[in-house]
Amino acid sequence: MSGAPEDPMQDSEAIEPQKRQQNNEDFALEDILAQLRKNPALILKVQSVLDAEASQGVVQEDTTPDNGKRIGLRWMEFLRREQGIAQMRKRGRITVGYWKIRGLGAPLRMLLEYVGAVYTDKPYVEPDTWFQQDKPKLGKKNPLVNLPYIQDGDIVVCQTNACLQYLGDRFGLSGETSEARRLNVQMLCETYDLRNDAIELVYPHKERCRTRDEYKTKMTNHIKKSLQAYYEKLEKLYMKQGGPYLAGRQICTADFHVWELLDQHEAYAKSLCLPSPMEGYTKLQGFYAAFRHIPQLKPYFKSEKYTLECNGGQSWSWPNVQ
Ligand SMILES: N[C@@H](CCC(=O)N[C@@H](CS)C(=O)NCC(=O)O)C(=O)O
Repeated sequence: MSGAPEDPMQDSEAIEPQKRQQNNEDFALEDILAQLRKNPALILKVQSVLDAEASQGVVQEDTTPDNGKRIGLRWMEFLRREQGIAQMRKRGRITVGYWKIRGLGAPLRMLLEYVGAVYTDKPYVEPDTWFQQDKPKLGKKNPLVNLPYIQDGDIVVCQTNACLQYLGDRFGLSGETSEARRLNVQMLCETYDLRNDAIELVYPHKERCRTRDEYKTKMTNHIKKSLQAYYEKLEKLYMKQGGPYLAGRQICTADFHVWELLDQHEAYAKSLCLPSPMEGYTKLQGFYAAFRHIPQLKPYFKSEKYTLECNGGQSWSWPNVQ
């Protein structure tokens, strides 16, 4: 391989031989035990995080017979995250680049906060800083360059779902079982469809809404009709999987985007003096409330990253746009 550029992903593949392809949960549990034997300090660390989550109601008391396996999976999620963070320290900081709004950047920022990554948030304000400076530079590494992007050493990933998938693989949030991985990818796509439906109405250049009044009418219809169809699917999925997350006991990347869109739609509804669109969807309400209290996300919700506008200054959803 002399002369071949170093692929930083090779490190993490080496650390987790074949594990990514493993569908067998029992194998995964064996693997956890082996890792814990090597590093007993981790036991205390994992337990304190799980205790904190349980006390916040994120993980409910569970007395079902397969509880042991579920707890094991939670531990594995934690360990994978630790490995991802160890890799990140080796490779340097991860950067997330996006406009200085929540938009598509918020789920990525939240995920990085959740895993405890030391990362650089690069919020672009001036179009020139992006279009004239960073975009051409990053385009040399990845011609698909766009916002948002994740830069991790020499790797530049664009397209929100690909960014989420990349971080999910890196930090163990892409689903631990084959079912969870399958559901997670489907949910990433489903959520993106919902995002596009709303964005079509929000930005004047999309030409679906030419005045603020048209926006008010069409967004009201969206909230009352098409959004309900998405919420029904989500409610059924959370019910089927048993919660507290979409694929079941373990948080996955899609949970971050789902939560963001639930929250953005709460804001859209509020600005139009409509009731919460989540009314009647008890599982979704439970997920929405519990996610907001995840201990690892406390700093995010206190930060300016959370209070940014959902969309850009030219959008109909921007406060006071006439
Ligand atoms: N499908 C893409 C959409 C990306 C996109 O439309 N990005 C917008 C902001 S939401 C942008 O301004 N991109 C900057 C550019 O075109 O260079 C994704 O999911 O990332």
